Amino acid sequence: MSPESLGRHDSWEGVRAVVAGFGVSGFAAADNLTHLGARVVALDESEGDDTRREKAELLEVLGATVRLGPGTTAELPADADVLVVSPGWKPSAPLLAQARARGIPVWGEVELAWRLRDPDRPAPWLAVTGTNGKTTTVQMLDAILRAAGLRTAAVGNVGMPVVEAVMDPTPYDVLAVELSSFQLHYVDSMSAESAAVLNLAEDHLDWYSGPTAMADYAADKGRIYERVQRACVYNVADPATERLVMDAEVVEGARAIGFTLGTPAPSMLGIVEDILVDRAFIEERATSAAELCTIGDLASDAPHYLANALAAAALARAHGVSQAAVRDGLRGFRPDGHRIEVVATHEAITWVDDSKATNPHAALASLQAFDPVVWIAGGLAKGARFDDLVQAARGRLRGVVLLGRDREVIAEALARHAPDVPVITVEADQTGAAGEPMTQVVAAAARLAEAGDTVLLAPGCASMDMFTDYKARGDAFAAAVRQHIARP
Ligand code: UMA
Repeated sequence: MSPESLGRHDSWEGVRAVVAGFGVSGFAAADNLTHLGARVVALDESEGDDTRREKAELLEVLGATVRLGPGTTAELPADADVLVVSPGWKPSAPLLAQARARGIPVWGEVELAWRLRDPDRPAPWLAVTGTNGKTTTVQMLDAILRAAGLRTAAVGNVGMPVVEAVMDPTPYDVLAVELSSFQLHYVDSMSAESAAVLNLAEDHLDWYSGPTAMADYAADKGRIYERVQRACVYNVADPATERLVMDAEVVEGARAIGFTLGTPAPSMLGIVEDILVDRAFIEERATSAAELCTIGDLASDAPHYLANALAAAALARAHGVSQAAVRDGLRGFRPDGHRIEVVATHEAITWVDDSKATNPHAALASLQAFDPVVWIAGGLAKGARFDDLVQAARGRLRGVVLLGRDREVIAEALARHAPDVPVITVEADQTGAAGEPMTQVVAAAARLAEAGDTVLLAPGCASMDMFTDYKARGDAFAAAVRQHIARP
């Protein structure tokens, strides 16, 4: 039975849904599909940890079939009507190839969520993607929408599956939706009220492969603008984002809205002196701009933080939120940890944890907020190159400390473009007793730093070669810094 025309008020009885991946989004999809009456088979090739086993048992009680473990995802069940796939799955996975060959629809959990919106009261989606800054931007947007008195949630890649928000018995007024390129790849019919692509740089070249990898990644990001109803928000400083707007098929009347750290032209938000202004959503935009807030109202004056705030403000203003609510939301907002977070200032040296900078583009944005800076970098490079970063940042580098599996990739870029910058390499690429490599890293950084400098952990790489995730890496850094400072 084809599920293509079914929504939340239809009976899904008789629909055989295969859910590929049994993590956060897969569980939410399987749970809700079972609830709607579909016959669900959930597959995951991992051995399954305790939480996953518990969730599997729960789903089985609800009537789904769960297959966990290696080999379970090789064959698409013969009677499948639809395949709901988790974002981490590459399009080349055998299950997906089989679904395509049989003409079976392949949806991501986000596509499922879009289809299950309440037709009587569908909360509009304000969607955000980009290589960096997505999570901070949706959280800022969420704060602004709350300040406007709206019932909202930050959902999607930020952690809460969109399908859960959509199926919540108490309807939301509006949703702030973070979407990764992986999620966008598996979305076909979403029509966001407004959408933003914050920036576009090399990342995830392990998921995307071959000569067209970067173009495929950009095209997936661009899917966020398809069918947009009100505003396509782009980054004036990143022309690739504007090109994606121009290539998109939007609803008649939707506008292109830029954000810039400079003085805005009409239909843009920007900065005049130290004031964030809106020259897009006011009647008199041909001749004037309206004040939103000052830079001093914000938790950071780092350029990428200002850019995120402007993008969040643009989406909120497109939704009709007042200038005062934008100011109040941004003023009270504090970013999550490990994002340009000051760990300590000691002997006129500031130690900053930006462990969340997991690709060169994010690391460069972070480096550009400090001068002079001792840069701590390295980890899993995911196929990225560091030449552009080193060329752009070399003038501000006091020195560099490298760690992690792909440290040589960065060392080579430094040797090519900044041969005079001192580099200390910490050879360990495994976490030893008590996070020992980070202790060595911090000691090396302290040797390079001078009074007035910033020591910045902005690895430009993923963390999983040495740590569970970027948070554990940032925590190890902060602990080592505190230990270093406490030393007599
Ligand atoms: N699996 C297989 N076979 C495969 C691939 C995966 O069996 O070929 C299984 C894994 O064993 C795992 C399940 O599928 O059990 C995993 O699913 P997943 O990795 O797709 O992740 P979820 O747990 O569903 O979480 C996803 C997002 N993860 C990814 O995109 C990798 C979460 O973003 C997101 O919060 C969540 O959906 C809710 O929307 C995380 C992320 O790292 C934070 N995102 C990337 C990023 O931000 O850089 C894109």
